[in-house]
Amino acid sequence: MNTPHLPVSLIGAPTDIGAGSRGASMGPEALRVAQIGPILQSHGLEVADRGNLAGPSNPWLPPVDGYRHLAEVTAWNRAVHDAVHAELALGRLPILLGGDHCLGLGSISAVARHCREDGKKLRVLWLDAHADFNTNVLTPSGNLHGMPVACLCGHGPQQLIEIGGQVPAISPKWVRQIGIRSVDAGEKRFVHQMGLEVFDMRFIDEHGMRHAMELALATLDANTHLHVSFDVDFLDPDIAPGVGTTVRGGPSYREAQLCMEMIADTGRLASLDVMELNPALDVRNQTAELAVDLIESLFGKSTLMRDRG
Ligand code: EXY
Ligand code: MN
Ligand code: MN
Ligand code: MN
Repeated sequence: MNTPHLPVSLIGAPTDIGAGSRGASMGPEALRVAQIGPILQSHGLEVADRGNLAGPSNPWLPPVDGYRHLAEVTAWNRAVHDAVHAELALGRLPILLGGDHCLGLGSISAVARHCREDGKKLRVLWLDAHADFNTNVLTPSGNLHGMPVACLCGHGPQQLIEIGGQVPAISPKWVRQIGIRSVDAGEKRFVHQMGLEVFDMRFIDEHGMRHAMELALATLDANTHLHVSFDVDFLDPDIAPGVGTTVRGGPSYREAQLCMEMIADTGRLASLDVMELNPALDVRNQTAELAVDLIESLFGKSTLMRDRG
């Protein structure tokens, strides 16, 4: 570890309430089985595992007005919001163990509220195969895990967009999306209209992960709170099969490591989501173990050459 880190709090959110397939509810436990806590401790971090949040079970119903499970998604996001905000207020670094990515709304709305209170500038890195920028009109599925970024930017049902106490919770200008390769037609138009900065796989193919990350991290300064929302489907499914929405053509092992290492080098990481891990679709917990390996790099596990200084 090359930079001292805030004490870490693990928060489990065992639900698949916003997803199109069941199983992400087992994500927090799979990350614990992969030793996320002890491994971070082995790098000198103070880690407290706060256990799992509670919320409604998944009724597995069809969408209503373009939203599936809106009431349950709202309850889970409120619980996540409160838990993440409480850890930030204690001066700790929350790691949300998902759970599906609809919970990025609760997490990032809490981070945004904390940044308002602390006078910090917020940058959100959204590592994902998907833009998660649908609305109830644009969505092909009604699944709310395809909508959290739009909700954070003020486009969504009132009960969700107001969870952070201010609407919109964030500006699209604060978001950098990395690894995107599956965006619905209407969603794509909306992403462009709102001016999100997207480093999609085509950009990464043509310019490399290094250049993408240099640009994505370019506006960080000493007063920046950097939030990373890591959807495990960001990774190529050949190395990370344990997710519900695989999209081929994602970052390789080394590209993903470089992404994490460059984030670590900034020294600004202050909160993290680890989302969409689905142990029901995994093979011998390899995707959880890979996620933990990448999180080690995110917290500054150095390469041999850099250790030599
Ligand atoms: N765009 C598709 C939809 O809205 O249904 C798929 C969304 C998958 C979202 C995953 C979590 O990143
Ligand atoms: Mn603070
Ligand atoms: Mn996502
Ligand atoms: Mn995704």
